[in-house]
Amino acid sequence: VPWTSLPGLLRPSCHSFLDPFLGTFPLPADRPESPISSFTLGLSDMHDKVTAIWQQLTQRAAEPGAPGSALHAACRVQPSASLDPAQPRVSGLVLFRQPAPGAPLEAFFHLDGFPAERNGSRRAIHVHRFGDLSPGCEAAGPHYNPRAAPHPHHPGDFGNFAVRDGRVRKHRGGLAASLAGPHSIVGRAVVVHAGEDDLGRGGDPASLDHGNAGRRLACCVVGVCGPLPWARAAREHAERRKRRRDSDCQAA
Ligand SMILES: [Cu+2]
Ligand SMILES: [Zn+2]
Repeated sequence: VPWTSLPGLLRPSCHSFLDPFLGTFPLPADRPESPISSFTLGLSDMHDKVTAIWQQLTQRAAEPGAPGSALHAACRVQPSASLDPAQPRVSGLVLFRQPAPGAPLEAFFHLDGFPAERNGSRRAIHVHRFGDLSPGCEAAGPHYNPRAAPHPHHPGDFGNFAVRDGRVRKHRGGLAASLAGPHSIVGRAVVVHAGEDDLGRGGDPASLDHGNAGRRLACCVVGVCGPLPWARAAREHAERRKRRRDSDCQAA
């Protein structure tokens, strides 16, 4: 668009109307006398700078293994505020780590307070849609389902977890959920259920909605955190595995 072909529109009174449009076109730099041209050049320059910073940040984050590039999140599990007194009071910590945006997620599930049965029951854990849990875990709403998929193909369908001695201690990798991007689970809820997830094989519509996993015992909101909680959990996990190996060797 030639500069001179916008008669009338370039009067100073038209600034606010034109600026968003002019800012996207390269304008001649040899017109320092026009207040519009210097202002729009400034806008265009600012846009370039912001784009450069954004690219730098996303590129750095996309390099797996680069120091500080991994994303971390934590969820401090608490018994539901609406819990029936007959139900177990489950609490603990769920930690997430994602090497880069778009990479598979891994998680530590660290829960206590289940009935201490010998032969472990299995309990479902999912990511639910809402992060307001003040009236109880029901407020978390349905499964987080940004792609309108059936259960168990929601990003936060973590499946079933075996309880041993009233506890869950589990590391899972290759999870579909993400801590970055438009479908990030940050700010959404993790819900621990009283029952087992039928994984969509229940034969009823509810099975393809939530897996008939039963009551919501405990929940938490996923929040961004630094790398230290994950490092600590990974160390404890490695020590536990070593102890188990050692005791298996002694028993053999
Ligand atoms: Cu659930
Ligand atoms: Zn689901």
